[in-house]
Amino acid sequence: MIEYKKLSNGFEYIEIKNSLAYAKIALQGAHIFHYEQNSKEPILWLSETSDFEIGKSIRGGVPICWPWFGLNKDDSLPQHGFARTSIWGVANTDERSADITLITLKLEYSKESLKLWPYKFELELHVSISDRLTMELKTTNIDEKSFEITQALHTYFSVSDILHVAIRGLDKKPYLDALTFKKEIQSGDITFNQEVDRVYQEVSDEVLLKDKNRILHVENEGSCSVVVWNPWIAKCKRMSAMRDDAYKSMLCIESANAFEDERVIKSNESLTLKATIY
Ligand code: TA6
Repeated sequence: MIEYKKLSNGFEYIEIKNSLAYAKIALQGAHIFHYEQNSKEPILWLSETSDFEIGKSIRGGVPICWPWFGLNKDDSLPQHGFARTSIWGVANTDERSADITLITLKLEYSKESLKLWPYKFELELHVSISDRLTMELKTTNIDEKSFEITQALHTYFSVSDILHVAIRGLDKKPYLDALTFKKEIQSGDITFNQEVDRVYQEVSDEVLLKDKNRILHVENEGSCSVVVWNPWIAKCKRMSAMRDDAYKSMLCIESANAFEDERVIKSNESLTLKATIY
């Protein structure tokens, strides 16, 4: 089943259901904001106080940070780029089988985007909804000149209790601690008892999120960097569209090309960042 929905304020999204999964994708930002494998707890976290308004990124799900991750040198430009607050089009839908639904959403450069970022591009998100959630973010440079991007699939995961989870697979990886701006090396699993905001590099293996009753897998391709974030108490209070206690039930493992993992795309070439979650 694929259904197009529109809220009373005009906010549009697509509802997808098949024999193995249920998902929702907003046209704004090609933003997947719900994904669950049938009859299981949702895998993506969604804030109870998220906006569903044109021009405001949904808090939770998988925001697409593109064509830059984090702050831009020009602080008049939006953090994490403009893709997540742009209206994408549905380029293709394919109910491939009872178990698999494929959706392609597309964003192209415009007069407005050229004012923010002076390059001609095509951006596609290829989504496969099944017992796995696969996202492929494909950037094509249709300009005459090369351009450089940083990007992330900024995935918010739902967890039972932040005190009872661990992230495995980043042991011995170097990371930039965004709180101290120091470079560190990860030792063992990542557990949480304070704010964590780290950009790991040299990542090639899958990352595991070990929760009380489930282990989630994050497999990346076209990416050597992974961002791990939990706002903890103080920052959570400062975040928009997050309840004060939201930090207890979420964390982000973001499949990225961030910082040293920035990518240059030559004219008429493409780059795909892929994440598979299950
Ligand atoms: O990826 C981690 C991070 O950069 C945090 O520092 C925090 O700002 C988070 O992203 C959310 O950013 P947003 O712009 O969605 O509020």
